[in-house]
Amino acid sequence: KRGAGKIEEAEPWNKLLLPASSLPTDPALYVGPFPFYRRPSELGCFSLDAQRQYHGDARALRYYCPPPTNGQSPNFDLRDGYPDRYRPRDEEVQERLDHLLCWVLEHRGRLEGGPGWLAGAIVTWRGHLTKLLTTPYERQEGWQLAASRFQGTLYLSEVETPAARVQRLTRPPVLQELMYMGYKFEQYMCADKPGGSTDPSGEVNTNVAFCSVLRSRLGNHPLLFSGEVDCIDPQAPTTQPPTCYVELKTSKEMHSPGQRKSFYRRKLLKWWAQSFLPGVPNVVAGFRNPEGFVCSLKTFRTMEMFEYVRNDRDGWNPSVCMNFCAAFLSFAQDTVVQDDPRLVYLFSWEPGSPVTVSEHRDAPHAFLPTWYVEAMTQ
Ligand code: 0WD
Ligand code: CA
Repeated sequence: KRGAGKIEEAEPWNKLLLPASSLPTDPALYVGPFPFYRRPSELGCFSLDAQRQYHGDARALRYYCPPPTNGQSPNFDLRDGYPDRYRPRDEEVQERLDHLLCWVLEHRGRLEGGPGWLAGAIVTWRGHLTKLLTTPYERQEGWQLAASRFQGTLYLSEVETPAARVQRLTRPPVLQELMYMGYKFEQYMCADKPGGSTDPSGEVNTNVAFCSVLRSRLGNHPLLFSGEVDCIDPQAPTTQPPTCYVELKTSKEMHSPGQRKSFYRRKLLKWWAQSFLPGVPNVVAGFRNPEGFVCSLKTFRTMEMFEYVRNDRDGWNPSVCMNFCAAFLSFAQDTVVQDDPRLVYLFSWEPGSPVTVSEHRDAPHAFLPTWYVEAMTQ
């Protein structure tokens, strides 16, 4: 929506001079053909160790190691080790884009696409793009994205909303345990070495992460983003990342058609958005019973997830997700005009409302660190 309708019609030049001040999110507005999305290619990777220290290599990458399929079902106790063998990451630390910027700094001179490619790109986390993709269908959680332009590049970094902060600080014990259970599942399914075996006796340390750095393009928006990858399948048909990566998930066992319908409508949307963006082809789900044991596994192909809701009036549509994301990126590109790492545009969204934007300078919203700005200015 651009300004007041009446004035806009009387003075169409307004449209050309003023950037839009908000962006609607209704799914109906984004129905249409699927937009261009470049096949994601991996530019590199990095790892975070048990102390959350950055390393420009794949040391934290784990290997997919499913249980033998000899007719027996798995029996993974996801509550085992909680809380004594749990080392959760300190969520008070706001890392923003720092680790990704570390990678960009190290590789800026030899990025494929040639010199100047980065200046036209958008740099962000995969998780932030996932939130954009699911926005037209999200009815519960809003988001805030901070945006700055620096040397041409548009950087997008999520800001924790006040509501999300309250939720985090008052997270009920059952939810904390549920978070642990997701990571515990990874431990049952992954080995540290190719062909190695799993070791569920160890600690679960969520500081450890392996992140893939990917290049893609949505419409006319070149993208450089990074996402955490759970494991690589050494037996995948192709060993070329991201095609050999596997995403692991847990979900409640389903017993009724209603439970299945809701799983397809809500969870599969999030799983699809998260894995489609980096081109991860398979999501392996562990279904847990009320006692917290995974007794069945199912592989969902990312490219087939939409089939579960294709004929559902209240389902989701990948084109809507991608068209909205492209519209948001254009909105952000048109809004963040000044090239200034200390200037921040804060895009805010709450379900039921359009995306709005406000302008800020320096703390607390500026997110491009001095070490990055200075090194890039050399
Ligand atoms: O700065 C921020 N606001 C955020 C930073 C929000 C979310 C994540 N991060 C960090 C992550 O810790 C990671 O190092 O960014 C990096 C990459 O994240 P991403 O891949 O872009 O994030 P997302 O797709 O949301 O999550 C991927 C995985 C999760 O797997 P599941 O299956 O649950 O979707 O990253 C993990 C988690 O395993 N993860 C986190 N680990 C520690 N702390 C967090 C977190 N807050 N969020 C997601
Ligand atoms: Ca996962």
